[in-house]
Amino acid sequence: MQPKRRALGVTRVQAFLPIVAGAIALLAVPGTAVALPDLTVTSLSATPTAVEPGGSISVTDTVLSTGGATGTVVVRYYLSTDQTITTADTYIGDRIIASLASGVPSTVTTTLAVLTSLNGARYIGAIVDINNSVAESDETNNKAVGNSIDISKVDLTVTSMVLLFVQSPLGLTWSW
Ligand SMILES: [Ca+2]
Ligand SMILES: [Ca+2]
Repeated sequence: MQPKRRALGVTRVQAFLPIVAGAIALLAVPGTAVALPDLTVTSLSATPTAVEPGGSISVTDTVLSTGGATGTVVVRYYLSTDQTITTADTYIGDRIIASLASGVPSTVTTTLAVLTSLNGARYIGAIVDINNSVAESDETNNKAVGNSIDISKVDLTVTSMVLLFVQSPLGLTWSW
């Protein structure tokens, strides 16, 4: 009985090997794999932190490409009510990077207008390669969120009010 079992085992292995070899041949990619760059926004901030609707802010961001150089890349800026930046947030402008060398950061300050319709706290957000013109090793890390900005009208009446107290013979009176 023992020799018969061995013979059966060999037959199964021989039948299985061509299938494995065929699968490996299909999965194998000839030549060296092409390394893709990875774009990220490594820093993002906006000043001033309080601005009136219709005013302007200076947005400074740094974009880095690792693992390879890229051609033209567009960075798109948003104002968001929360710290999750999406393309549904309020678009306020772009900057265009003509090309990026691998590992060399691009830091630029861009002046952008705040829409007159906005009011309240907003976070500055940015998405690099918004048009997905660059194939990357990681397409999920292209968003960044920075500080919040208080967008509201400045009330000059309250901030400039000065109270004057005057002592009169009939008692304390006050005016401004
Ligand atoms: Ca990326
Ligand atoms: Ca991309």
